[in-house]
This record gives sequence, structure tokens and C-alpha cells, in this order.
Amino acid sequence: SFFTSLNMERTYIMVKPDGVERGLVGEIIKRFENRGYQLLALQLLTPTKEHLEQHYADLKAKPFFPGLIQYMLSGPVVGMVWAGKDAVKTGRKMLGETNPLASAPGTIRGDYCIEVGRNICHGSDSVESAEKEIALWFPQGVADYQRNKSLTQLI
Ligand code: 3AN
Repeated sequence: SFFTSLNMERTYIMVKPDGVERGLVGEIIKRFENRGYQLLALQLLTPTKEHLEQHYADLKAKPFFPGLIQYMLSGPVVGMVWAGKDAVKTGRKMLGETNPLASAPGTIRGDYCIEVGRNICHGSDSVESAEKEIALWFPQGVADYQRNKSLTQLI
């Protein structure tokens, strides 16, 4: 398809409760827009514990798991689906490292936080988990990627 021929990917990016509380939603959206990614879905919601436990199922055995769930329940989050070339890997680069202290300046975490337990954003770590997360957080479905003129000229 057109989507796969361009190496188009979708990724799930989530502004965590501390990012929302600190007013960083616009900044994070701006960075993805400026980079050239396309916003396919956006929602503010207060997640349930069950939802978060599914989202973080791989981390269930970690000692920080209960604290992580508690933190993620502390307020609303903003979930988004972004699409474009290499969106998963490039999205993670834009976020920075899991530990903000290891994140380069210029990345979101490298510019806005210092605590691993308060790292303001989430981004899918593979195409497979992105598709799982999109289905989990947007069961109603998301918009289609829109082909546009400037992009068509690039192929
Ligand atoms: P990432 O969010 O970069 O994919 P994961 O999936 O390893 O990293 O961890 C998910 C979340 O769990 C992190 N964003 C962070 O909030 C929390 N977390 C990860 N490692 C730690 C840790 N050592 N101590 C406290 N929280 C952690």
C-alpha cells in the first residue's frame, strides 16, 4: 500500500500526568508537528488502573510497577497517534532516554525533566507495540493517514 511503501508507521505518544499538569502538552504536540508527523488521533482522559496495567503489562514484575501505576493514575493523560516515516524510532529519539538524566538536551525529556519516575511522556518502543497500544487506547479507531501534495512529490 501507499502507507507501507513510504515506510509509514504509526506510534502512540502519551503525555503523562506530570506533563499535562506542567502544561507541556502544546510543546510536545508542536515538536511532532514541526518535525513533519501527522496527528491521527488525540484524547485527554483519566485512565483506569486496568487500562494502565494492560499498557504496562511487560513491566508487571518490576519493583517500580506499583509506583508507576500510582503516578499514571494521578491525573489525566493526553494520548495521541502520530504517523509518518519511521515514526516509532524517531518518536523515541525525540522523547529521549527512559532516564531523563541520560537524555540529550534537545530531546523532550532532556529539556524538561530529571526524574525517571516523572518522565512526562511515553512513546511506543516498536511497530508491534505501537499497534497494540493504539488498539488499547483508541478502540474506536483513528483517522487515516492523508496523502498530501508535498509528500507525493517526495516519492
Ligand atoms: P519507556 O517509557 O522509555 O519505554 P519503560 O517502558 O522501560 O521505558 O518504562 C516505562 C515507564 O516506567 C517509564 N517511562 C518510567 O515512568 C517508569 N520507569 C522505568 N524505569 C523506572 C525506574 N527504574 N524507576 C522508576 N520508574 C521507572
